[in-house]
Amino acid sequence: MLCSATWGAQAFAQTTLNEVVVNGQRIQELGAGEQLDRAAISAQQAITRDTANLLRDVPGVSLYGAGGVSSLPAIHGLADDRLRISVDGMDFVASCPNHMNPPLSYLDPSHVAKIKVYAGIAPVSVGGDSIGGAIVAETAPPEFARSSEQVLTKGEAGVFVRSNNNAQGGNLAVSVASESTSLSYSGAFAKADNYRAGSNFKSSTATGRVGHTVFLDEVASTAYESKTHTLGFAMRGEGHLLEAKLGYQNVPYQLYPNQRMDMLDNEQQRLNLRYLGQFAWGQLDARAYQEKVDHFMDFGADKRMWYGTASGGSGVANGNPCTPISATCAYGMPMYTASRTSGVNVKADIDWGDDELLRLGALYQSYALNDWWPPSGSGMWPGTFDNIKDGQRDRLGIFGEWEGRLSSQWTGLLGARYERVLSNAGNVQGYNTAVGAMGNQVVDATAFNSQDRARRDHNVDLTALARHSASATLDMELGLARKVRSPNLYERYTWSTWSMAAVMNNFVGDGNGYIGNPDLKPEKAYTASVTLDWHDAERTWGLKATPYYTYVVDYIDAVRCSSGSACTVANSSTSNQFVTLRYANQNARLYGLDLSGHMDLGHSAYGVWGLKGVLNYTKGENQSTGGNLYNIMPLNVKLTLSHQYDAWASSLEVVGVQKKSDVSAVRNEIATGGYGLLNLRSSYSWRRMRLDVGVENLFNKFYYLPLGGAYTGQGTTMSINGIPWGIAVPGMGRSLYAGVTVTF
Ligand SMILES: [Cu+2]
Repeated sequence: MLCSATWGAQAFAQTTLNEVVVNGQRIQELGAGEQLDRAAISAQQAITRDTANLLRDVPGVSLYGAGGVSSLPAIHGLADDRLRISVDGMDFVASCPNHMNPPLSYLDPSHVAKIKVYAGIAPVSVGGDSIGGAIVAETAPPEFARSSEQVLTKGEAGVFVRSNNNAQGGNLAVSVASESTSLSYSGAFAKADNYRAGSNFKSSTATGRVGHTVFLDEVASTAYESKTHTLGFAMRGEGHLLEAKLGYQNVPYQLYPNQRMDMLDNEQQRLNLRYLGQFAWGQLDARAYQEKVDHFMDFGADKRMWYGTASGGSGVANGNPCTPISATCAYGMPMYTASRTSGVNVKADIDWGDDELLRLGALYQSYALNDWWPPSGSGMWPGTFDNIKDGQRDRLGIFGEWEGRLSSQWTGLLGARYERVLSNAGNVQGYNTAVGAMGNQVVDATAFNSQDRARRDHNVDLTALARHSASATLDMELGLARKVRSPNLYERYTWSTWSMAAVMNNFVGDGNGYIGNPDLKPEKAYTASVTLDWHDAERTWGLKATPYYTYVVDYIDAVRCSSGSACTVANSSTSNQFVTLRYANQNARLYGLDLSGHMDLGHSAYGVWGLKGVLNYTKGENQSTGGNLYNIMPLNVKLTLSHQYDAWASSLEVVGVQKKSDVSAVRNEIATGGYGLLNLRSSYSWRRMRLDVGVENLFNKFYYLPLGGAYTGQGTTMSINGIPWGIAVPGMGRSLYAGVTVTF
């Protein structure tokens, strides 16, 4: 009997919608790879406050380096907007020309109840408007008292410290509930200074900002501070749940070692309303949400050090602003982004016969964006620069999906999804509207404003998945998919060919400038993948292999720009400088292999030993040019030897990464060397308390982050080649950490 998850006495506490129960036994959902639950996540709270970083051991996942709490996950080489990343059912859109506020950056790890990663092919019911896998993050579901006489009160509190960057923070969650009403609050705080690389890093431009001693091994622009609050209210009746969640996040600063700007304020307010109902025919899940983001960027302390001279230019590192700003006096470069997202999602899981389930759903999302840069003097004068004005991107989607048992050995899933994506942007102007203004501002704005920019995309996704249980020791999953993603507003509507403006539009952290292209077509990806899962009947050992292949028609890559202010002969030919690029549709293919395994090494009087490992290989090629795709993680391996003795658990991790030599020539991507790291972790659990201690990068090994982008963390970053090219962002040196969590 296949039916949607049944609700017991603790109804709603553990309810998740996609899980299917067969004969009382939960079967693994098709397409879903790894799932991290609360226990696995809380074990990492002392190690990282970056929710995306929780996924670093999931086969197929790599991470683009960004700010300290906002790295961008990539699955099989496809990152950022190419993935569907949802938080409590909401599809957040990064509202920043550098994508500094991606969806997972709004979640503190301590608030995450569960993250599910669809590393290969995600069913269409998980989301559309994406071509790669999906990441589904959920905060804790409401809990209720078991009987009317009871009042349920519970909570969790934690603190952590890390030595390398003096990171510290804490989290608190409390809830009070009766049998039918639940009230909860969760909050978290984290802050860190700039981190220090392993031994040997000598930043070539290190001169030190005023009033601050810069360590030679300090990686500039890596500090951050973040505060998150969520208030939840829920009511349940017989088979019905109503839930409201109010979220607020403030990031006073998060500096970026691979962007020319720093986040100096980000505020998100969100409201999420949900209805969940159980009926004779199945389950209905409906949501309505609203999100408001106010984002502000300027130069953080490490990038401002040369600014403030009366001429607005380089020279004296006095750090003082000249006043007032004028055509000859510049101070900083304020940049604002504001967005508002409203959405409705409806999904019905219908029990269809004994062994079948039908999922039907619809989505509407309306997204409005403004991105503007007020005058700050010198060339950025006298008016406001419209980077994107009145940007609009609206999605309307419907899907149908069937999942069922075909025989005792075969389970199948078939789904189709249609999305209509409308996008548009209003007329723009540069800082200066006088004919002949710097950087082609008038010519570019006039050309942009004279075009019809409204675009309407009709996108169709199809997925087919099948699982075969060949025997008690071998399972196999096969998948085929067509997935489509429409360009985002920055890809379509940023317009200035002035290098100073173009370098501010960059969400891959490579230091280059990007110019939008209103004529971009949606990306269409065709993926085939297979997962072979060998294990013994008791699963004391297991080995999983997933080879995959994706061909993307109209992949949005970039080409050196051909006409406009920055598009010089030197720009089109240089191989060792930052360049200005324009987004363009090309064809691409990505393929590779995820390998993961685990085995018990035996039990003895000294405890239980185990070994697990992950290997990831990805290759990404631009089929139109024959070049490599940007930011593809080189071959990497991680082995973990674990030991458990009573309540004491420890592990030794060995990480090995090959050198990155397959680099994108069009972007002058920087190669990085191979490296190996060693991490030690230990924890002790009492009934109501848990202690975590460990050392990351035990030998203080110096290495460069393969996906960390170009180091643009210090100095004046406004002039495209005013900072040295060719330095990658170093990884963190040795760091000791400790964390305590108490539940009550
Ligand atoms: Cu930003």
